[in-house]
Amino acid sequence: MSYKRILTIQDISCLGQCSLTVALPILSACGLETCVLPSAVLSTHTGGFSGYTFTDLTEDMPAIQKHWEKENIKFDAFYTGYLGSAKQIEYVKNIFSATGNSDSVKIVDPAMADNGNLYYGFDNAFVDEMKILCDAADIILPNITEACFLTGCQYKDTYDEAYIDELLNALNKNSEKTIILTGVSYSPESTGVIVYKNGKKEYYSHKKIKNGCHGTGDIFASAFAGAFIRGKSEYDAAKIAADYTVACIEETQSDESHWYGAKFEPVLGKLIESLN
Ligand code: PXL
Repeated sequence: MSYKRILTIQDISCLGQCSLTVALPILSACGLETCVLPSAVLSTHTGGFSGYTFTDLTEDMPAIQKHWEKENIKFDAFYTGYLGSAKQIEYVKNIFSATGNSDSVKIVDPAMADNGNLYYGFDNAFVDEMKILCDAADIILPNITEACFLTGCQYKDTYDEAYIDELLNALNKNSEKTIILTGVSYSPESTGVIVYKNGKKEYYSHKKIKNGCHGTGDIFASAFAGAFIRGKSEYDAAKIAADYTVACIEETQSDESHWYGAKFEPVLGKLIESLN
């Protein structure tokens, strides 16, 4: 197995099992050298806690990039998640070009919205920058809400395949990329993920668990990035990541006090097994 170096750029929510506290262990478990660039430090994530701290690290980024350039540090892959400001997205694009090789894979999770709404603190200026970052990516992993914000399509709770095709075409309009569209559900008992590449669409469907958990988008994206950079195809990586995410939700489901995240650690072994 070749040993690859990935840089993941997203926030540290000190408590909350999302973003870097999820990405770092999962990518490492997938056998990758995992480097991190924190976009911000928050005491908790923003999805259900109040009064959290937020320290924006945007202005640290150019100096970090400059140091890496001086040391001639290069990354085989990039994976971005929750970013702290619109300005930061511009810096992320500079980091891609300054520290990537011609074949470095750029994976962008436009983590900014769910259930029809933007996360607290994001606005249209952020969405506009995120559109540009997605057009610079090789692979994007939006959920349906994010796909709507990125394209201007209308958000729908229930839909058919024609609606999903409309979203995929709109996402691909400005630049050809692989699209991993998450949370696509055509029936009450199941949900799944669409893998769309070079005009070919595949769907991996799995059971829907009624009580989802916060942070599962980050678990899915991290496991997908880890499995894909480890050498799996896009479809196999999506399947591995979806199965792992379901296992994490099942692990958490019976514990109501654990509403803020998914217990991904006890089932990391399952993810590792599925890679072999
Ligand atoms: O899971 C996405 C995420 C990441 N980071 C922070 C968040 C959220 C979602 O709410 O608030 C800080």
